[in-house]
Amino acid sequence: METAAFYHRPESEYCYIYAPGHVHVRLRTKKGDVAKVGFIKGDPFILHLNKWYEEELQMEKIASTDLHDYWMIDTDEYVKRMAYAFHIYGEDGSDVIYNDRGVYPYIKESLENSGLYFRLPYFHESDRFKAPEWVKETVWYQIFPERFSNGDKKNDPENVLEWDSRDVLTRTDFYGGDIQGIMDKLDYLQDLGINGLYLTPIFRAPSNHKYDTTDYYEVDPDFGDKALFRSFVEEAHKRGMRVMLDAVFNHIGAESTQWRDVAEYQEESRYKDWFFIKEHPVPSAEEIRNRPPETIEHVENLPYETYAYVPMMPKINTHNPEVQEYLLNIATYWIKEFDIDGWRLDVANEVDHAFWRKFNEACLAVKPDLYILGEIWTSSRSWLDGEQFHGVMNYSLVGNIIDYFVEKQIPTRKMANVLNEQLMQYRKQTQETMFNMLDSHDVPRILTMANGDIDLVKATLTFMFMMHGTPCIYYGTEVGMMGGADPQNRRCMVWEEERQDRAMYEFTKELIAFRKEFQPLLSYGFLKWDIVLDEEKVVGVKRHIGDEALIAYFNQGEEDFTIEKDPNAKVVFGRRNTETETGSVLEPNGFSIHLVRQ
Ligand code: ARE
Ligand code: CA
Repeated sequence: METAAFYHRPESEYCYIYAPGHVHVRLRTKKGDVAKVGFIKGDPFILHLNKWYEEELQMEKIASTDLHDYWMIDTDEYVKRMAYAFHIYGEDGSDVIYNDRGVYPYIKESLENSGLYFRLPYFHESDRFKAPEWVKETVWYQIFPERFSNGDKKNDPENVLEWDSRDVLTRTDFYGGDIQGIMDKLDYLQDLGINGLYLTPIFRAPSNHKYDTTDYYEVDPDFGDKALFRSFVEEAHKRGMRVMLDAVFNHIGAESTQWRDVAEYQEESRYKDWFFIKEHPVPSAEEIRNRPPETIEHVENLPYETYAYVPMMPKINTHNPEVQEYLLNIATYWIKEFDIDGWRLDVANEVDHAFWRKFNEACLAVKPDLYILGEIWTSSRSWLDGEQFHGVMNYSLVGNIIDYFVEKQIPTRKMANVLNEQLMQYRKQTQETMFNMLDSHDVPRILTMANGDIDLVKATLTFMFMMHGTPCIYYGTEVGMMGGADPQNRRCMVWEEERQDRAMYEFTKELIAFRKEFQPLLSYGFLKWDIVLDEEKVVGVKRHIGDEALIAYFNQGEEDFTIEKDPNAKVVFGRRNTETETGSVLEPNGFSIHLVRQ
């Protein structure tokens, strides 16, 4: 047995309290190497009275990756303390004990020493990773306010263009979208079934995307004002929709008071320690703007740190206590005064962990069920320890789905294995509040990635809706909008019904209704693979709780594929599928979802 592949770590995603009375314990072993795993546990302080090691519980193999198998047990542990170890049986007939000191031959006498066990020292509810419950039941819709709907012509920027008047957008186009526009469309969004809105930045800033904040305390006048924003949140709440805003705290705009002051007074500026300045003088916004265009966007040898070498976005020094106070006041202001429900944190991975811990504490003190979502594109364990974020924008998970369905770059088994690997990085409650989206304002639109194949988009979107995590639809996906890389992915929303793909709209609406109908299974169910066929390019993914399950089958091959009839199953959702005597016949890009009760 390859004992070097064993891995376990107490108080991590390998051992955590899922819910009161439920401790989840996971173990990693080499793939295909271990026949079964016994779990030994008990209260370390009564080992001498009660020989609990004589009873061995069975762990279940829950997931496999290219290299490893993962085992799990959901203990209904009511004691306050737990000591535990693994009794691991190899496929080769050997067996060992894996405890806090390492791997040993299984010798019964040694089990009486409670000091050798892994330990969950004491169950504290305050240590449990708690994500807001409502997030698990939310279907999000992402809005880029400048491009969603123009509800008020009076606030249009001077250089406004006619709505959707350009085939190829430039980085500096303005079309006049605003908050009134979003408000006017709340009924539309409600009809679609949306119950969470994520707005990219709305605070005062010169650009159309507003990631170069001038003033975090103002709504950009092109979008409206605070009074309007307040009634917008109220209207959304009346419809059961939550509102999440974008917090750009990694950097600020060069037009901000703070940067202006630094550019004017340099070393004498009271704000000089608000930034990471390597040497003076630093340029003002005007000076940056007057440079030749090729040096406005990307300059590598600047005398100060920025976001991604963009001179207009000086990086903020979040180690400075004054800056911390400033940013935390902003974060809590929008919660207290406007009752927002979530913060999406821009470039979250480049801001220090200590700041995010303070952010978490400050925000949750004001609103305990606020959702904190980090923008991180890679694996994110170090932010998801329960003290910082509740989830991240799940580009890593979704990237796999796209590689399989859309890019057709990886076989079915590889997708399943890599998705398992992603899932095993997080506690189950974290998986449930990850933010899944096929596209966003930062990547090409999904229909463009799929070369206009709307059936493929429907399959891919449905697959994503089957995953752990809270799904998000980027505005316009529901009416078949296309668009390549930024800024082409930010076209004006198409509102004329003749130009919309109405079938896609109806589909999206049904898919959202389906997700809601099977809420507990899709929000909380465990995920397993039912079938994974490389050659036929067919995959069946299952979400289950107890003896109830939903299994979704997807045919990504070139031929029809039949899912045999199961007398205990009923088809509850699907496309390009025909139900026959023998079963469910899936055309290429077809899928069917089966509700199974055993
Ligand atoms: C645009 C262009 C740039 C151009 C720049 C010039 O995209 O190519 O150089 O203009 O001005 C905002 C705007 C963008 C704008 C940018 C700079 O929305 O239109 O860029 O400001 O002005 C990385 C970061 C991640 C970031 C993405 C875009 O890690 O944080 O790149 N996303 C956020 C927002 C953006 C926003 C900013 C950050 C800045 O969501 O909208 O941009 O506030 C990988 C890596 C990721 C990388 C990702 C995409 O997979 O792992 O780290 O994300 O690719 O590049
Ligand atoms: Ca307007």
